[in-house]
Amino acid sequence: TSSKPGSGLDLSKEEIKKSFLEKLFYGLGRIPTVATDNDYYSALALAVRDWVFRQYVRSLEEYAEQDSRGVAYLSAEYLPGPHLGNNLLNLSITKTTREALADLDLDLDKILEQEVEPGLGNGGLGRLASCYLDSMATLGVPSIGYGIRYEFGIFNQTLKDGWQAEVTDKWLHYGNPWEVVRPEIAFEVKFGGYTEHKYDSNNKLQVNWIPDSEIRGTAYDTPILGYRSNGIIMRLWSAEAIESFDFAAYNMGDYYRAVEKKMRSENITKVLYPNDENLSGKELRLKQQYFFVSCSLQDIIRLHLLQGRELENFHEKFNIQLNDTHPSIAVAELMRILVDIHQMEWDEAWHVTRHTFAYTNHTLLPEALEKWSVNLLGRLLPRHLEIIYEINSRFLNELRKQNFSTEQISRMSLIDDRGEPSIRMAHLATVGSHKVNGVSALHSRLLKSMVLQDFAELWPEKFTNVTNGVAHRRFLALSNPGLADLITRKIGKEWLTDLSALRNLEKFADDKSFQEEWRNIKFKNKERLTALIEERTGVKLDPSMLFDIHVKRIHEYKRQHLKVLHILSLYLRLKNGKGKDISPTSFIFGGKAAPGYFMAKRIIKLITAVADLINNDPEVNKKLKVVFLPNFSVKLAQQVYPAADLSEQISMAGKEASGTGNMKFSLNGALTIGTLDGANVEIREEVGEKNFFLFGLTTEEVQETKKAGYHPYRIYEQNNDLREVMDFLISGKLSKGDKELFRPIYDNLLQQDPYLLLKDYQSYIEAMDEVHKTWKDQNEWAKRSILNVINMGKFSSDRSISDYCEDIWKVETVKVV
Ligand code: DL6
Repeated sequence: TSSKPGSGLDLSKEEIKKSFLEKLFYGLGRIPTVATDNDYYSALALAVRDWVFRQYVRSLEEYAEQDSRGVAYLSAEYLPGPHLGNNLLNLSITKTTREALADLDLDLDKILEQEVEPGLGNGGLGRLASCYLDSMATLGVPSIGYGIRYEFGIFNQTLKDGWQAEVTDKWLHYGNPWEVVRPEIAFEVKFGGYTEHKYDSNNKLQVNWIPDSEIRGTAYDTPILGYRSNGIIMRLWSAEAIESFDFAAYNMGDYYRAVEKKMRSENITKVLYPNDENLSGKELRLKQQYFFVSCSLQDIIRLHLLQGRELENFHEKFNIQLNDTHPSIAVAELMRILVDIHQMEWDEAWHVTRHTFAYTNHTLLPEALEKWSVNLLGRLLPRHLEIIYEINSRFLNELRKQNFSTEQISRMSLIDDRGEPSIRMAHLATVGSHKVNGVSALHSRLLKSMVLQDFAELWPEKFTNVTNGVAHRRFLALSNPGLADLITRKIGKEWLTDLSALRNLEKFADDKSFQEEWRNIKFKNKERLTALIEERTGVKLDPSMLFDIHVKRIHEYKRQHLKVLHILSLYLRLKNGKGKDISPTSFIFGGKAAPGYFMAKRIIKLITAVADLINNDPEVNKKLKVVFLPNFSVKLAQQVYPAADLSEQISMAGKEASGTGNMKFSLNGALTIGTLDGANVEIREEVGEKNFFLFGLTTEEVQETKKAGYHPYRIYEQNNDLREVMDFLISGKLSKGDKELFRPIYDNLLQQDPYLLLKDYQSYIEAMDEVHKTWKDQNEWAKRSILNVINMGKFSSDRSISDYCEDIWKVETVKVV
């Protein structure tokens, strides 16, 4: 691709220097003698933002001209990661910028370090949304990503005496040079009150919703640039009071009450709920969901009408993708807008609605499937509750006509009336969408055979799979420049826009000098991570050791504690003089626990306790090191993946919908030890069985084990090594004599073990022994590492987005360069 004149690509050193200094002087009023590192960062970001916007505006013109079908991606979470480095990469000006800054005695890396990333998500789901925006921009999908501008994102994690402590995230403290506020793009959102039903002169029912409060949502736009191509917008809504001051209260001398309402309104977008796979069911959370959905739909309809179009063909012009059920109230909201405000007949409105939405499910965990109490929803959104009841009644009538059994009908109902009546948001999303997809082949299959089985039987054509993917430009080109350079030197740049081109490296897999270069790059990445870990934790690792890494949210189903059992088994082997086959290993953990998740927080404490024991024991610390790297984030992830030798993907089969860390590790040359769960299955298929350390039960075996009645205690009794490891947990040796500290974990595993750690234990230990044996043959390891990388083509988010375009959105891409 070559750039047209006027594009923001391939700028010269002089242009960059000039813009940078102008932003510093005139944008920020700073001169170098007083400028701080943050001033330099802001000046560069503002200069780069201009070029990014230039690309965005060019795309917008092109999209408008083509009158293309568009996509609105609705996600309550995004994790964009730092913008600056990625934008420089996408503009192809990293090297020139480095040189321009060096002329001014400034260091680009130091400036990049200044950026505080927007932590507007919990983990995989939010990061996936950001990967998708990157690919939608790159591929030229006319699209916009809608979400919430949380003032405080995911908490910062610190460790206090080995326990997680949460600190407020103040990502906006130093300002945010990437966003532009659009005060003129603002919508009012209603809450509460009641509805009035009246018949008009044509005997048509008119429903009027009289709310008891209204809040304004204002758009904040962040441009997201594709690779040497288009730009799109991530539009995040921020809540504010419509009237910022209550004069009546003020005149009565109550100054506090005069501003209280404003403060309460603005609470809506104050803070992200920090639970990943467990819903909190809180009123404020439902308010957040409805708030951003309502603003987004009003905005999409505004854009549609702006172009002189009719609402009858709304669905022909817009696809709205629901990223999980968090935005699924949109189904009722679009019906309300069409029927109540635009006077469309119900059936026509329902046709438009169902053809507009598509729903992505991201979890099978029962505790993560959203349900809202009828009572709460009715109080907050009385009209929506009526609409949901109406959708449900028509849907259930259809089922009755088709002779569905009472049992099936009650299973499929949008209302769960066992116990306190609640709305099943996944059912609402499924009924209100034309496509439903899971996020890996296995997950989509399980979705059809378990959680949404009845619906899949009713509408088989509605169900599909789109396996997740990752932004390989961020997670390889940007974060692993050494490896990226080597690849480009050997096969050119094609892989940047077509990841499957990595296959062209196949001929080098056995080449000894290529392997050596490959290993040297990994070693340098490990040295860099070692320095960072020492700076953050005081623990010094040895980069020649095997780096065995487990980073992701802390959750029992992800089984960080299985890894701990393995580490303790190695420790005990060494102590018992049986450790000669162990390859020296550094175990690196990272990830946040939901603040109210007792077991997850205790698992972090366990990891740090094991780290203290091992790192301070001279008998073992030459062979083993353990570290918990606090505050895992996109920024940290970019340093961690490139330095990994072994990727831990050890969830109990059937629980991890897809995983995306697994892809990022392999893409950076780590070998995986994993179960047949989520996208691991497809990764293994692509990289080859030999290049993946498999262990554990399959999903079907998990189901059979549970059905047959699982007794973890029996396994404990039969496996001597395991028993020794388990008993060590409550020996007090990990906890200064306190035998109770880890008893909750011990008891949970021996009594219930819901995620079958004990059942998979032996298989895991054996697979890990195989890892240690393979590591001893460094050429073999390098070869397998190369084979992992070159077979990652399928896991680019470009491929996922192409799948969405073809199978779900039916949109044509429009490329602008
Ligand atoms: O699809 C993105 C990501 C998957 O890779 C993970 O396997 C899955 O756990 C995660 N799901 C959630 C669910 N949150 N809710 N609801 O984060 O999605």
